[in-house]
Amino acid sequence: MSDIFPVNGMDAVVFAVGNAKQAAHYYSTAFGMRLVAYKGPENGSRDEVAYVLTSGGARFEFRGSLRPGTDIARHVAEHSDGVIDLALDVPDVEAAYAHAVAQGARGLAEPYTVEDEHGKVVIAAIATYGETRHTLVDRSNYTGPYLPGYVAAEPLVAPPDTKHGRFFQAVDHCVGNVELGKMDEWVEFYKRVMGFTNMAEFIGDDIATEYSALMSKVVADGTRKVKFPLNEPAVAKKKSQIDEYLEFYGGPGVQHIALATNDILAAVDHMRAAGVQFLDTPDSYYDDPELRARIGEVRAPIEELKKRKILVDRDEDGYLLQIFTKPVQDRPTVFFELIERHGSLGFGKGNFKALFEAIEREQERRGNL
Ligand code: TYF
Ligand code: FE
Repeated sequence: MSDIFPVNGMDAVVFAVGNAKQAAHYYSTAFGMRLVAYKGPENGSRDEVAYVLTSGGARFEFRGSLRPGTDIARHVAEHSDGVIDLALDVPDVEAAYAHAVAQGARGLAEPYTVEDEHGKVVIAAIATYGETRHTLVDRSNYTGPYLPGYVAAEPLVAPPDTKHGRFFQAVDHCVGNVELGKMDEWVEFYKRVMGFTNMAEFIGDDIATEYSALMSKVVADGTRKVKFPLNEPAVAKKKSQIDEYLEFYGGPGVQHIALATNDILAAVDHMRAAGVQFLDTPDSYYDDPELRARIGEVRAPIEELKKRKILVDRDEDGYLLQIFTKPVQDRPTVFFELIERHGSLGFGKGNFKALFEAIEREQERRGNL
């Protein structure tokens, strides 16, 4: 099958934040990321400052406003810190943009080229849920640190003391929260506009009413490098965690970013020591004989997982280890997941119950259940 919308992978996750300088520090010290590029008043950026950090192939950009009245300032005032762009690395920006718009996507920027002494980058952008966008980027003819207008920057701190000098190496998936009744529309959007297909894992009516208070479907590109689960609230006994997000974010947006790690134990230890808060998992999760039988042998003793509250799930393809942070800003909106895959292509279906109970305990503590 020829791919109608080829993608090479995620290009960057772009955040609008209230204080980009401090965000760069937090993601350096607590997430082990490396500062690589910067723009600000010192190099001609009058309205905005931006810090670009990487961890292996994962790239985050944190953008802040230098004055009132900018797009970033308005976005932060409305949503607090959040994700404004899930940028995609595509081999042909013109073709991708033309296809997307022909399929009904709202164009935000027609293809254009930016250049400097390091080469050229082709860029376009389309809108997705809420105020989120997908910038389409082809940087195959560019050797600079990020984009024209940015200068190379030195790391803020020494790399983490782990085998690869980092905690994670890629973005595994990016999850969007949309309004009640809109999930299927956005699933159709990604199918039509990007040629994405449904992955097997989903949370349907049955699970929703039983314990999750949300519905979820996953779309992915043909190579499964880009995976976008989409959640909507479900009507249940309690207030949905998705409603809590929508209320506090002020509309649809990115809920969590999952980070692929090859040593989740080391990552959790270091991140906890640096002050990152993770969701709790009760000891009963690990002591459940049904769970022990189902997961079988994994690469670390279950006691080591229990100590760190790491969740385990197994399916026909293999297993995965995962853990979730608490929200990383003032509002109960964006959070992160660490995921270590050993064959499994899933999202931790077997952990949904334990996970959603943990999230609900936090909701309760916030008075939002
Ligand atoms: O991405 C996923 O599907 C898993 C599970 O609100 C999940 O990480 C699903 C919905 C949600 C939180 C986690
Ligand atoms: Fe996830």
